[in-house]
Amino acid sequence: MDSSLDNFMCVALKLTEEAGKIIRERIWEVKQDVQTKSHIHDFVTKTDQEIEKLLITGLNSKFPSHKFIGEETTSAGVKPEFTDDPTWIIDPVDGTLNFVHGYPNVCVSIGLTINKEIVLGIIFVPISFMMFTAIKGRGAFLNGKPIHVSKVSDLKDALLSVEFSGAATYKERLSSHVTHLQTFLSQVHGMRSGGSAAFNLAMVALGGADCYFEAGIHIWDIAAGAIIIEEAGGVVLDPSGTALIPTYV
Ligand code: LIP
Repeated sequence: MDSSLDNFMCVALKLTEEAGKIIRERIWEVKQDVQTKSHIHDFVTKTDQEIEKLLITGLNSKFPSHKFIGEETTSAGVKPEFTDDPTWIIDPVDGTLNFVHGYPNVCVSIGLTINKEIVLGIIFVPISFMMFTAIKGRGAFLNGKPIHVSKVSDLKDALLSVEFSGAATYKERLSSHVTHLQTFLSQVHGMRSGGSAAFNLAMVALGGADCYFEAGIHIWDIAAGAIIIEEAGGVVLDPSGTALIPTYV
């Protein structure tokens, strides 16, 4: 058993808790600092940037040889390299739109890759104090208790989680909503949309949702969730139906 992973987890958990405290303190404040990124429905706040800095600075001070891929650093124009080195993949506030509105499905999401394989994941939902963790080969946990994906194997018995595209134009958003509903609604028990990819993935790991589908997602949205689901006994597939291989382009 690799004890260095326990040390990585321990340090990352402390930082995640600090990050969660900041989210709890600010979620229902009126946000004065909301900026758009790629389009008019894609937001970033000072909290996203501040938490990313807190996490990267904290991890870097303990593990100076490690690399980082952070959502906000990348959005600001830094193009990180994805190598075999230990690499922390960070979404400081997954569900920024939820955060801006005070909708509590907001997560801190942190994955660690070594040799391009995801070996550790943390998803923290700070409003409800749900800490999801996994280390490769050792199972998945919610607040320290083992969790498992559901036993549902047929779509007709499933609660399906989806994210509707938050694209810039009404036409694109409508098309995404209609396509998802037309494709899935007649086939499942029900559909949910949590507004945070990390939250949706954590729900699958917990067995609260039976499956989750989203198109156009980024590695920082799913790195932590992918290992947590796999360690909870589930599978994470790319749209071609093959196993997810983390890439950063
Ligand atoms: C967002 C996710 C959301 C997903 C978007 C986006 P952000 O992350 O939480 O569920 O639909 O594609 O990735 O920007 O809030 O960190």
